[in-house]
Amino acid sequence: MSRFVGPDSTGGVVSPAAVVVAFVWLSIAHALGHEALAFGEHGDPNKPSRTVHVVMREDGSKMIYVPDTIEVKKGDQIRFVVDNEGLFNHEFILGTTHDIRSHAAAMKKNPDMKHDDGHSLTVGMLSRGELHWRFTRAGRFVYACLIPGHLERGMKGTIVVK
Ligand SMILES: [Cu+2]
Repeated sequence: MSRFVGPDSTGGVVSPAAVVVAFVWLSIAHALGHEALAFGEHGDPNKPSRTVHVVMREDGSKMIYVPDTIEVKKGDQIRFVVDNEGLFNHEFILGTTHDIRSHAAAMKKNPDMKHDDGHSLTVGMLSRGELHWRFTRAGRFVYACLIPGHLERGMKGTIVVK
């Protein structure tokens, strides 16, 4: 492992405390990175992946994903490139139907909830986000925007893993 150089490093000797902090942080990041969820696991940006583009935007009174169905082969790592072409913030949250429902209920109580768990993106207007995900199980999963009101206006898509 290379020497830890943090933002407060002077380029010289790194304090033992900084090394411990870095080590603990890396261990946590590592553990999270390998957490297996029902719909797969965190992807590794250094490994080959298939790129899937998803556009999020408003469409009259609706809010949509294009496409709203994505087919994936079991074991594939997908690099999702998500463009928000709308004028509101939108999210791209991967999960099971159950996850999305319970998450939507939590969001209604706490609308400012931010997601940074490796399978969710919040993308501002006219911006792009990216995430890597490996689908390890066959089944039907979903992606949705859980900003209150958006799911109801149509922001939900289906991922079919074969
Ligand atoms: Cu949205």
